[in-house]
This record gives sequence, structure tokens and C-alpha cells, in this order.
Amino acid sequence: PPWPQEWTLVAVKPDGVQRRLVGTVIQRFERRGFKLVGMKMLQAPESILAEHYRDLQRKPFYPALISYMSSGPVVAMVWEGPNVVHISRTMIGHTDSTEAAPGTIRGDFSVHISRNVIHASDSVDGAQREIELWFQSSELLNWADGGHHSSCY
Ligand code: DGI
Repeated sequence: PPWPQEWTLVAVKPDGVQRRLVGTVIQRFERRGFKLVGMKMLQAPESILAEHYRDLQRKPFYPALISYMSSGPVVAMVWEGPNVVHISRTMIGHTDSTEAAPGTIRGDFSVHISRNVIHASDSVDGAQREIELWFQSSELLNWADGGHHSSCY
């Protein structure tokens, strides 16, 4: 493709899984034109969560955040496409659901920061770190569109 490859980590959090929002999330990313290169459902181990949220370890909400993220399975995905990191952040909306615009995932499906449905990496470097944390390289598939979806990435 004429644009640089970019990957990001997206995860439907336990509240999103419990509320049957997995399909809606996937549909929004497919519809935008991104390509799914990895996906799995897992009960996130505390070792992954601790590393994933290492920058928040001293925040007062950290214990509640880990307990929420452990409260059920998450669906972790890797999406590919031009500027997918930035565009995904726009699609999920503001961290604080109070500020999240309608049309965004959080703005459409969440009312509180502590149950905000979805994660997406916030930088290209962060995405690489998080993808390596959540996925083995063998779990990421570089499949070809075969020309059947040329209007999308
Ligand atoms: O990248 P984000 O998920 O948008 O935001 P982040 O990396 O700053 O925070 C990670 C998660 O931690 C966020 O999705 C929800 C939770 N969080 C962040 N700030 C607060 C919070 N939870 C509570 N209860 N209160 C906060 O101020």
C-alpha cells in the first residue's frame, strides 16, 4: 500500500463483553476500513494487567482498575491500517465518558470512566509495547485481501 503500515491494540474490556458489545466494536473497526490481524478472548492475567497499566500504579483508582479488568474475559485485537493508532483513539472517544462525544464508542455506550468499555493504544510506541505484551507473534496473521476489498485498507 502507498501508506506506512501501522498496528494498534484494541481490547473490549469486561463490561463490554458482558454487555454483548464485542460485535459492535468489531463492526465499527471493519466498517471504517481497518484490517483485523489478531484476536483472542482471555481472562487477563494480573501480570499482563500490571505491565499494561504500569504508569497508573500509583493512582488511587489503580486497585479498582485491576479488579475491574479482572472481572471477566476481555477480547484483545490487533488492527492494521493507515494512522490506525490515532483514528482508533478518535473512534473510542475521551477516557472520561462524561466528555466522550456521541458517535464515539465510549460516547455511545458508556456513562462512567470506570466502565468505559474499550481500550486502544494511545501512541505508536505504546501500541508496539502493548501488542508484544498481549500477543505472540505467531498469533498475528498478515493475510492478503486478494483484491476483494480494494476500497478498504
Ligand atoms: O487510554 P485510556 O484508557 O483512555 O486512559 P488512561 O490510560 O489514562 O487510563 C486507563 C484506564 O484507567 C481508563 O480507561 C479508565 C481508568 N481510569 C483513568 N483515569 C481514571 C480511571 N478510573 C477512574 N475510576 N478514575 C480516573 O480518574
